[in-house]
Amino acid sequence: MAADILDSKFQKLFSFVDANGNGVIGRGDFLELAGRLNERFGASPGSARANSVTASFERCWEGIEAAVGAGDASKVTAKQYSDGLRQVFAGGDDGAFDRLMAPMSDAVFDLCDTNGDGVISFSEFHAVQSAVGNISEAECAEVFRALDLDQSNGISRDEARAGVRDYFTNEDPASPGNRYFGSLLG
Ligand SMILES: [Ca+2]
Ligand SMILES: [Ca+2]
Repeated sequence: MAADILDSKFQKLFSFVDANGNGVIGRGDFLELAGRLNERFGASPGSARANSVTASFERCWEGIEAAVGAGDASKVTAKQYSDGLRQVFAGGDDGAFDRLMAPMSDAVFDLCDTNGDGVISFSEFHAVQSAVGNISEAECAEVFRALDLDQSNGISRDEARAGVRDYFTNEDPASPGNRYFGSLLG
């Protein structure tokens, strides 16, 4: 059977969320990721920026948890996670992306847009990519160009959403959003 691109993208995300590598993830691992992002961007716990990121991650996790339907939702395996994401985001329910993923994309966007001009510059993009994974500056620049659909040398809120949507729903191996998480897919 040919490798399924959605599966391989979801598995990459899983190994990333499963920071301690014990093969299962739970709400705590997911929220830890939000915490790491907040910390990296100096959003102090309890601040509006941090709360918005945490709340969007919480809602997204609840959506995944509901789809996984595991007896013990604190022990979601890679297969359950991958199947759950597929069911939620690639199952033809367009509303799921808007409900669960768009708010997360927007919250992270606001976190990354440290100068608040409504656009993610390359340096802002590089900062977030370095915070969530290991990516070289050259590779980061390539991903940035792929996501900057109108070649304005900046990533707009819509371009960020489009990248995330691609990542979670697009089975085309060449879609720009596949590179959204950079070296996570390496
Ligand atoms: Ca900016
Ligand atoms: Ca742009």
